[in-house]
Amino acid sequence: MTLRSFRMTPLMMAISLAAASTQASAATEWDMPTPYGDRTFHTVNISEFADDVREATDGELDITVHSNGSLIGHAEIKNSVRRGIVPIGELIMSRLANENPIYEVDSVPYLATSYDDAWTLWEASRDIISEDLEGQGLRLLFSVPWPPQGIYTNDGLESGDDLRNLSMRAYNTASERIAQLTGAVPTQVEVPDIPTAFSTGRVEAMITSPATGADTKAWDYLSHFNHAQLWLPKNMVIVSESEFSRLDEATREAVLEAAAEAEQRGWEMSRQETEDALAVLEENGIEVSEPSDALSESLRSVGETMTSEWVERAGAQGKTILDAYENAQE
Ligand code: PCA
Repeated sequence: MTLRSFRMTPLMMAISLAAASTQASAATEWDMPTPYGDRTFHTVNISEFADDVREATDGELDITVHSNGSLIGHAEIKNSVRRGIVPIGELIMSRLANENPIYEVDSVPYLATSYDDAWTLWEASRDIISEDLEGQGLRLLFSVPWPPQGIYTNDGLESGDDLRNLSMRAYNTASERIAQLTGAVPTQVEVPDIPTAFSTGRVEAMITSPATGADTKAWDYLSHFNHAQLWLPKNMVIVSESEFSRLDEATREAVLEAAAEAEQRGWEMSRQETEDALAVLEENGIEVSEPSDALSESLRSVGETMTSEWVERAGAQGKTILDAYENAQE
């Protein structure tokens, strides 16, 4: 045989290209919606998770992150994963409080306000939350907290009375309830809609993190941030169990490994983000302060009410979590 006879004819070329493209399209492609924008450290973290999975599987599992609620709105993300409309997605865990109060244990005021306590609380609640999701055909891959929640306003807060009658942007039942109990008027607004809600006067204050204030350029419409450190709510990444089980074993392992890394990295990013975002707020003219004694007192008393309401709602499962949390702290 001469060398010449090895050269591909146009037909052979076409066949081998077709084979290559069949191979390429055999890779699994997953769309992953998140309600949050590209600037948010959570989105940076889940994009890195997607990159890690792509790399570890040689492109066999290709996850595309759709940020800012662009593919599916926040309210629909969990059910979309459940129904198999998308295989994977991110949402804030406490969004599911109406299904079961265990999902909002991270938003009980003052229960866990430091990263160490939040981690202990997560360890104490992870199994029970994972099991509840499993019962719905969902697998919890990882969970990462937002920085501690504080209060943005246009006047400094001297006491709880200063919150009275303010229209307050909320994002879960806890932020809604704390507004109600302080005499403010809560309105649910998703993060991408925050700037418009303020510029149109729909809301005039909000409870959120230094991170979300910085991401949404709070200085354009607010002047004060009270670093009240009420709670550290968590995002979670869930995957449809039936989609997950369709992956081969090596790919499943790659996903779980990347998820464990993303959880660890995310917690570190969140800690760092607290410092960085507070500095960004100050650089842009937001006055950052700690609660006065009077404000602390009224927030603590509202916190006590919310804690007993939660304990009552969460019943035996809630008690299991709190017992495990207290034991771990001893
Ligand atoms: N940012 C999200 C959830 C909590 C936070 O810090 C929000 O404001 O909706």
